[in-house]
Amino acid sequence: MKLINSLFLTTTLLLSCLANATTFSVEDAYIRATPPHTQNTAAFMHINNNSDKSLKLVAASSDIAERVELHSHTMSDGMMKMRQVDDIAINANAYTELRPGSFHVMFFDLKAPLAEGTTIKLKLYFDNGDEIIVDAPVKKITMQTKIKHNH
Ligand SMILES: [Cu+2]
Repeated sequence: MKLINSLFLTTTLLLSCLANATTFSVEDAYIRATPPHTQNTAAFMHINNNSDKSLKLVAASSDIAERVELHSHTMSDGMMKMRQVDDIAINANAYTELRPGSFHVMFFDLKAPLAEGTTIKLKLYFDNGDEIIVDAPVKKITMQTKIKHNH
């Protein structure tokens, strides 16, 4: 019985390790190039939750900025306003889109301007303890790209 128990435990641990490795995947990540005299910017991406449990993105960090927050856009008094949120939910076997006008990762007080063509590293933290590092290319966002993303 003892042997069976420890075997079971080993298998469970092994399986949860394997599951962790592929729980989240990120696609189409990018960060907005900073216009002159701007010290804040935002990053966008698709975050896939490949597990059977609904999970949450709870924080983000990066060396490029003094402060990194999770944000959302909401309509308030007929105006689009962005505000900080505690987390961003990603449903089981689904994805959440971070895009202009909606959820985004917000960067305050950039240490240096972001030039198009470079790539930044961004770390994401999830409520199940997972942490992943995302490479986000720096892109200029024009109205065209905004419209494309709002389809
Ligand atoms: Cu924001």
